[in-house]
Amino acid sequence: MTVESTAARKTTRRSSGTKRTASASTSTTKKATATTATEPELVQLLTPEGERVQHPEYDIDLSAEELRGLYRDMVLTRRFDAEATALQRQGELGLWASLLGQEAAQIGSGRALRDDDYVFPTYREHGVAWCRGVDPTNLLGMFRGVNNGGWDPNSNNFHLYTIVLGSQTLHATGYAMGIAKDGADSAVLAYFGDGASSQGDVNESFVFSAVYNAPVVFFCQNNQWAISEPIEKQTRVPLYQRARGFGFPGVRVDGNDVLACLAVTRSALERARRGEGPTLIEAFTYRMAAHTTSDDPTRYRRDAEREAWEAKDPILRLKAYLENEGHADAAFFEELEAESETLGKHVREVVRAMPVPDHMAMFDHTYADGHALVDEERAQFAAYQASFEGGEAE
Ligand SMILES: Cc1ncc(C[n+]2csc(CCOP(=O)(O)OP(=O)(O)O)c2C)c(N)n1
Ligand SMILES: [Mg+2]
Repeated sequence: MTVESTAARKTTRRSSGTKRTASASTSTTKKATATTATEPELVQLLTPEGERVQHPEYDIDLSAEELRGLYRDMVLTRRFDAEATALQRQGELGLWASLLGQEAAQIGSGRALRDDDYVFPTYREHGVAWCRGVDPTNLLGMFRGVNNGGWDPNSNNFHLYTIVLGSQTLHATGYAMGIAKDGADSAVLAYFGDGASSQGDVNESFVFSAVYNAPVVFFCQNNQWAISEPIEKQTRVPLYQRARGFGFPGVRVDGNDVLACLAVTRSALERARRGEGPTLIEAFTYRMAAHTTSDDPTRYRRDAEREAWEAKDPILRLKAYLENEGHADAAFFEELEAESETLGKHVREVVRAMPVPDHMAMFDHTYADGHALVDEERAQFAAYQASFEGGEAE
């Protein structure tokens, strides 16, 4: 088979809504595409206005119940995420990395998985964790510092959160090569961000997975920012087009369209299972919140940018579609609101009941037999902590 970009083969867009979105969504990369002749394509099945559009390659047929399920997943994930942000602000968590705005990318791709598939996440994949059945309060234990991950990866085929950018793509590739040797027909889904795409690890995983035809799908959430670095500082070509140089297909999907994310990921996972090798999916989306609760995005980006993306909200567009098509009634939305409240309350109660982390414990698990430098750092930190005792620190 000739290796070519799946996206480059697609030229048909059937609605003005799709066209509008595609050009608006890709404006960020226009400057960066000066060196390529290929204009970015964007797979979309649901416009920002909630209008359903067809796609020649990736169309899917979902029942009203399945559509409501995707909506429920996104609403509950957003609610959980908001609760976590609030808990951090109240001093209950050390840090939180919000997924606000990326619900469709995560729920769409997460719901494309089979139980026997395996996921390698970054630190922001709360929606995918939700789809895999990981208890959300386990994620919070890690961000509170009371556990070192909090879940058994093999219970849900969902690896531990990975902070070292891009390293999980190599783990995923190795794992995929392993299950292929075992003769399994499962696939592996590796998440990473636009910033991580610049890491050597990610590029090495592309080489290995292509050459060994590993059953892995690379799911890059291009949320336009790597902390304060914009996408223009990561690439001269649209990210999905990089796949071609490694010898496998790349496709850009509207990352705020849960239907398109589901369809494209499902197709790439099937391809991997058939033994046809890796695919790179670039989910074109936006990080609506700060990078983490330690970040202040007003220092480096304009409100107008965020406002433009608010009009493409992944939850509002599916809600509009559900309402317009009569797939959900008022009772459904009310019940879901009540369920969200219950989830928020549950999360609050569980986190507040968690122990206060022992800050000194981090020094105990660095080396099995201790280390002079760690001893020195332990002593420094103990002195720093002691400086707060008995009143306000200077
Ligand atoms: C190897 C490595 N370098 C630097 C960092 C610090 N760091 C943490 S998150 C981040 C930005 C990542 O951006 P992106 O890959 O786009 O993911 P996003 O946070 O936007 O989801 C950086 C530089 C790190 N964790 N690992
Ligand atoms: Mg990013």
